[in-house]
Amino acid sequence: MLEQSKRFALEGNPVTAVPCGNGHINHTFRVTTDTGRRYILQGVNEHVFPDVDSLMRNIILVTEHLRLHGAEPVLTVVPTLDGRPYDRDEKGQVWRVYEFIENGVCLEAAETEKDFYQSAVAFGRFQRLLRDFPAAELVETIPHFHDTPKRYADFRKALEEDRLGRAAGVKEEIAFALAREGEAASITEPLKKGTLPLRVTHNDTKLNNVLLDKITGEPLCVLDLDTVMPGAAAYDFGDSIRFGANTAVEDETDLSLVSLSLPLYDAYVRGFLSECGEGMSMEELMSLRTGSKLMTLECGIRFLTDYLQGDTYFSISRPEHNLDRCRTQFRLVADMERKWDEMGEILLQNKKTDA
Ligand code: ADP
Ligand code: GN1
Ligand code: MG
Repeated sequence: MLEQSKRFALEGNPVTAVPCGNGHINHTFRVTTDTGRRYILQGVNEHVFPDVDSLMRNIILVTEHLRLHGAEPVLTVVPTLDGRPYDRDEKGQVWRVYEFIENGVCLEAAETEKDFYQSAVAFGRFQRLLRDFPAAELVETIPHFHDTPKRYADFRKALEEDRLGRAAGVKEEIAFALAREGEAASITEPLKKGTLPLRVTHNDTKLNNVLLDKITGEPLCVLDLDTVMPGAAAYDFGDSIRFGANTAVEDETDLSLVSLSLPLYDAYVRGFLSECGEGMSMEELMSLRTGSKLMTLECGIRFLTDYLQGDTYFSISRPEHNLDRCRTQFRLVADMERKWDEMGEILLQNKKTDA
């Protein structure tokens, strides 16, 4: 990794490179130079992001906008020695470098309600700061990313092909997914009709995609800007709930530990709406509950699809990792169905003024 990082405009010579974080998509390393400066070196997954020029252009545009609107610190791209936003090595692998943001912590699970509240403030603020961002400037890095009906179509295709003969072993999961297909368009349809506003959203708002200040616990910086695209507020809200309001981790194998924590959900609602709740219509407010369920269902379907297709998309570290992940997501969906009324009540209690 040191060789790859030497092609970027670093301060000092890189001396160490260690793996960093738990992302499922890119390969991330923390590089330290002989002057003590630290950087993030990332091998970009081109299978997931085939148009790297547009990907990096999006990130540069969005981070410039955030900087102009007072966000500090902001993810900062370090160019190559000849001024390009990424490099391609001899093997064809794409690399990019960011400044390492010091004094932050990325959590894999919400340790306290306060932490989760602060992550909600971070993502809510991110969405508010991008309200006047010219969405047409952004290229859709992954078209149809949260188009749940399209995710269902991909799932059905994987099921029909059943390349590895795995479908017979996951009948229960398949039935769970298919039983809820009728709900798949419950965000995309109102977006199309215009009853829900199209916003610029992050689309991958897992707790480990935000840095909190190590000392104060306050929001420091939103990371992982690869999927910033036009979308619904419910995508960002919902994906955060999916990951962070689960009482278990995403790949927990003891499903009895999986449930929706209403106190964590409540904390997230308060933090998110404190930043971007003003001017939200009743329909958009209530779509946050729909998004929580739909993002969880969709993610479960994506894990199941990848399992059926032979684990080619998400990084795995054990043979049935994607199946384990799918099961936690579906267990969480079922618990949301049980807690549906309370989830709605909490939103109503925290409603801000309408547009
Ligand atoms: P992936 O797309 O694979 O999820 P991320 O961009 O989220 O990759 O990076 C993976 C992890 O690396 C993050 O969860 C975080 O721990 C760490 N990280 C990424 N960028 C930075 C940064 N600029 N400063 C500090 N840590 C970072
Ligand atoms: C991936 O890149 P990462 O690990 O933050 C995925 C998300 C999924 C998530 C599930 C580009 O997120 O959509 O919700 O895994 N990112 C992409 O943990 O597909
Ligand atoms: Mg990430």
